[in-house]
Amino acid sequence: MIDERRIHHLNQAPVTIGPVVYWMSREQRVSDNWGLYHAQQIAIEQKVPLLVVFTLADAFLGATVRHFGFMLRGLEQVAVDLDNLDIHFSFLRGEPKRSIQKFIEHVNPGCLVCDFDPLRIKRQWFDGVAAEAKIKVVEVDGHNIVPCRIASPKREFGAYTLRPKLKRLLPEFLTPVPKIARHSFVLSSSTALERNRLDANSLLSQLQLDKRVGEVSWVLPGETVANAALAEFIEHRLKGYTVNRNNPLLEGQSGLSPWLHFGQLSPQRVALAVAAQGDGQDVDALLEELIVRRELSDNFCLNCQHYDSIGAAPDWARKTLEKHRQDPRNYFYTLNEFEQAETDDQLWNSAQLQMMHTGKMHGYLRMYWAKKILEWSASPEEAISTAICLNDRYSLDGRDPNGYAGIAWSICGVHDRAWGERPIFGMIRFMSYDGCKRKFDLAGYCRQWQK
Ligand code: FAD
Ligand code: FO1
Repeated sequence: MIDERRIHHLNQAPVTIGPVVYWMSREQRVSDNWGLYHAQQIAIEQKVPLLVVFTLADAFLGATVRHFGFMLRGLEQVAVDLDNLDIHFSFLRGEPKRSIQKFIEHVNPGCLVCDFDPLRIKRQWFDGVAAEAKIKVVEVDGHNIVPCRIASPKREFGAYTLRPKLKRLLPEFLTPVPKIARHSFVLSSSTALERNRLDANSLLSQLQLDKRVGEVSWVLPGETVANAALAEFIEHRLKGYTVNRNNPLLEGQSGLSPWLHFGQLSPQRVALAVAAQGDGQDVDALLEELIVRRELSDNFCLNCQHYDSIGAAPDWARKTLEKHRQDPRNYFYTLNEFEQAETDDQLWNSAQLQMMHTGKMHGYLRMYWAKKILEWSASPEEAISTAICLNDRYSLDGRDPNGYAGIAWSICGVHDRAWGERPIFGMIRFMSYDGCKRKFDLAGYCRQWQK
């Protein structure tokens, strides 16, 4: 059964008789999907059809062919899986709020279930529809193991303040997600809904997308591939994760973030599968990242409206960046010079090239990469906007709360503490080229990623 605390009512309208609609957006999968499960439970109780809808936003926060290709090919599998369960899947084009409202007028559902998502654009979609809808609209948190709104009612200072709250609630929430059953209440023929087959290739050719950032081939989309990748990581690379994950020359990280970002893989399934390996530093280290760091990002984006700008900076960081605003910079680069990896730092250039070519920069270098942008930009404001622009444009896992939190941590001290004062950074934690050289084979990494 679903824990009521995972459900958040977006309006006070009553549940009426009619099909139940699950508006899939963040959790783009059939298995381990709390929102889909809850929608089916209501539909079974009411003995009504269950309809899944996905609204395609043509220009979603600057996403390119790389992102839409990965997402649409993953959704092709969702459409097949739902069809096999006699659950109708509609794929709507146009402005999402408008297209879902037209859909609601057409099918007269009794209830609408949507995914929890702290991003501004999603709040506008979901809160906007709930405010105008005559039917019950509920939000289900299928992304956080401990529902974001339950873990904490406010913005947390850092991992150290959220961790104990998560740890206390984890035993109640880290449970298997019940399976989705074949649905036995099908739509009456009167509500003629077109069975639009989802064809990623034809859609990609229709969308006005930036094609300069091409699809990547090292990672394939879809739930089946994602779960196989999880099994491979656990079997071959979980052991040694603590030591290897910060070495950019090794495949020490799990590589799961693209599937987690698009909801093709459930974080709850990852946590259950990893925790089943028993205690140990590698299990603890992975769960710390997957549960504490990742759920801290959602807490940050939900409780800080300036999550993608300097307004997110804690007081100490705002003051120290202000004090050092006029410090002389050794280098200045424009967005284009950053984008073309044309700085005077070969390590930074190599990290940028890795992200451009593969859509995934190594996690350790992401910190260095963002911090150098602060050092080489005219202002912290410009640095944040450059980092977000490049990260969202090239990273497969971009446009994600983890990205906004990661950039805010690197550039304006969010979830971090003050360090020794120095030019430009003030007391923002600094990372140096030589520090990286001491940590891993820097020359080897640069050889791997030079133009
Ligand atoms: P693993 O080390 O295998 O971790 C497993 C999972 O744990 C990750 O997929 C992720 O869900 C979570 N996780 C790991 N590290 C972090 C972290 N620091 N914060 C939050 N969650 C974490 N992550 C994104 O998903 N999208 C982004 O756009 C993104 N941008 C970042 C930008 C900067 C400047 C920084 C410093 C970090 C960013 N991160 C981002 C967080 C982290 O670097 C990535 O989640 C991680 O590198 C993804 O690779 P992985 O799945 O192999 O990680
Ligand atoms: N979510 C949608 O509901 N519709 C979309 O068309 C859509 C496009 C999209 C493109 C790139 C990308 O990185 C994410 C995209 N998402 C879309 C959102 C995604 O499902 C996640 O919900 C958020 O990005 C993370 O919170």
